[in-house]
Amino acid sequence: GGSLKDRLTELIPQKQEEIKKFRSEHGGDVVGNVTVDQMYGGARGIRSLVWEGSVLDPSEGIRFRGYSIPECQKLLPSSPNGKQPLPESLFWLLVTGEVPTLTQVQSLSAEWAARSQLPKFVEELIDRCPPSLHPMAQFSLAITALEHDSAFAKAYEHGLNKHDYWKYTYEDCMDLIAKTVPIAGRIYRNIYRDGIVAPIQVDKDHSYNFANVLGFANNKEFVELMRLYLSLHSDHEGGNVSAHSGHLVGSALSSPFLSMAASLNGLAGPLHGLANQEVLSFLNTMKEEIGDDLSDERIKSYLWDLLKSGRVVPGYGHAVLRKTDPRYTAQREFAQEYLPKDPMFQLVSRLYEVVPAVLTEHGKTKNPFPNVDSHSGILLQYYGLKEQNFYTVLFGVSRTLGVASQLIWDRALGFPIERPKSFSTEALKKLVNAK
Ligand code: CMX
Repeated sequence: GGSLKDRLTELIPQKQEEIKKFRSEHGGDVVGNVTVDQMYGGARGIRSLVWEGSVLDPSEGIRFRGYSIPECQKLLPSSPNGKQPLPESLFWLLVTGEVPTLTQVQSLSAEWAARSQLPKFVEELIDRCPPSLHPMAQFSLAITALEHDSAFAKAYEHGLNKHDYWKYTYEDCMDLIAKTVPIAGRIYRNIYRDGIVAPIQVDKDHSYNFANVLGFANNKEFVELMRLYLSLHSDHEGGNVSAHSGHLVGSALSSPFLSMAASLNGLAGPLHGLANQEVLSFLNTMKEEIGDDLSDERIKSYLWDLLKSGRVVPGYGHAVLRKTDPRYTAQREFAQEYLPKDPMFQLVSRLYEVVPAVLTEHGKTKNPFPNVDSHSGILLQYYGLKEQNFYTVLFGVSRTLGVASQLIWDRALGFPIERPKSFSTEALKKLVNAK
């Protein structure tokens, strides 16, 4: 029993105590060193962040609070008429480290639905965006505008005790998560459909409502896909661009709305979340060019042309992973169950057989295997959500769960403003020569 906030109120002092003890015993321990190459190389591999919700193993992939994706699919409550984990249950797990009961999960569904109302001016703001403005830019604008009602910002302005930061952050995070759904729906319906957005249903779960505002809730399989999708994309430890941006901006005590907008702006880059959009364009162009000839030779020569023109194969490679992304595998299993005969799924499967060898021969990428973005688009297009420029918005709705859960802990644990040290090349040369 008890609400998520009640449970957090119990857990926070325990965690604070645990970390205090850990730091008093090991605060001076060295966990790594930094090379000049790492400084020029995007800080790759530098151990410098604490992130509670998930940890990424290079070969095994993501674990949410210690649980792998298949374990989450087994352990986390699903909808009474489905089998994929409810993203509400994943959020509960990310925040508390505990597997929730179905009742606890349903209380989150109800709470998010109840908090989903948008300020009128935010609706108008979205409506006034030209359809030519990328959906991610519209999404980020709308999330930034939610700042208007930030409980944290208001309380801070009136003088807020540090010990209470997390409570207001929590309120904002719950509002933020709830409001991503009608915002995303409004953007989609405005740009691609009739501009009419279905109202949020208070007795339905987050994913049903998400499918419904997009206009796809009459398809039960699509609703299940959303449950899987929103769970899978939620969190991928702390160093990726979207997670880190949210955490970094939050460290300045910017509200969860401003922090999440920063996160979304990073997610919108083609090397990060936008790759799912890129993948579908890549698949479509490839299909147009090679037609029905899915022979190894034809696919290989297409890939080599792409690589020789100095472009990347979208959906392949990863900064940390060195094996097939288990988020790819989970989506592949979904496709095998629901759309085994879909030609686009078959194309993605063929690529899985051909691309790793080509990338290995090409010899640059450290990971020739597919990532999460390689598979999501073809599932969406199968159910009629064909507008690939919208795909990263779905990713963002999901990523909000991971960023929000960490923001609550950032404030509960009193994490300070983030401020790593930088050097100019000149200063760095002096530093190295001085050794
Ligand atoms: N196709 C072609 N070349 C690739 C490649 C790919 N899929 N992946 C990496 N490479 C190249 C890099 O561009 C780099 O080339 P240069 O040395 O010329 O700069 C080289 O291989 C080494 O890169 P890396 O260390 O293996 O990869 P990074 O950690 O630097 O980058 C990532 C990781 C994901 C940006 C990169 O693999 C990539 O661009 N992939 C395609 C885009 C993509 O799918 N992004 C989504 C990732 C998942 C997500 O965040 O959503």
